[in-house]
Amino acid sequence: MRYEPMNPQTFDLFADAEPEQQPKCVQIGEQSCVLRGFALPWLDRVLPALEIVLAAAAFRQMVTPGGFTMSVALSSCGTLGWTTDRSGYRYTRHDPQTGKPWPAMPEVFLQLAQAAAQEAGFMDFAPDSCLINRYVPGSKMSLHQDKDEHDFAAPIVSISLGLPAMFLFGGFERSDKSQRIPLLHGDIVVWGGVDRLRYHGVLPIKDGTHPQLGEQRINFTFRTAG
Ligand code: MD6
Ligand code: FE
Repeated sequence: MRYEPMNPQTFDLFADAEPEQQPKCVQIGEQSCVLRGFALPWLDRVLPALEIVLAAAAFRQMVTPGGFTMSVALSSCGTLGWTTDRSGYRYTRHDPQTGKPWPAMPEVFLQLAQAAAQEAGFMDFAPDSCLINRYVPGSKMSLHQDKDEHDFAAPIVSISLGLPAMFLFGGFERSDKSQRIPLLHGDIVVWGGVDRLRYHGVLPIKDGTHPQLGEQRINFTFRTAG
């Protein structure tokens, strides 16, 4: 008997599989959704790339224009990095701590951000900035809008790693009621369009130790800033 090569078109291992139980991007607003665990398969490439970025641009705490030291420590990669000091919030091409350009955005960061944006329905996402936030237990992010970018047409892709967080997803006024959205290791929030200027924040991170990342939460936010 002779073996014929199998026709790949008819050989479908998953032909009988159940349809996925939950939609891939879980809606939290009209044009915002959460991709649960989406980053997990990427982490063996993302974490080493993160180490390289942090070796060139270490986490540091920054001061707000109001004179408060943020509880979250920041770094950035990409053409533009978000910074704050007594004179305001802005994007810069250089790391104010080293005077050097921000580290390049690792290819795997860009690919993951684009894959997530696409899954949420935003095609052709071209981020030029990745802000990296580090929270230790007790760190928080007060309600704010992201409005330092030049153009609000592009979405923001936000990746959570390490300790869990309770994300606050509010309305268009600071006083609007917020939804509380738990974000776990590997979750990605994508938002844009009509939701782009919603207030949002993070409640104080609870004590704990994450098996891979230890006593911290790391959040990446990818934006088209310039
Ligand atoms: C954080 N995130 O999750 C803070 N901003 O640690 C943000 O401030 C944020 O997740 C814009 C869009 C998505 C975000
Ligand atoms: Fe934000």
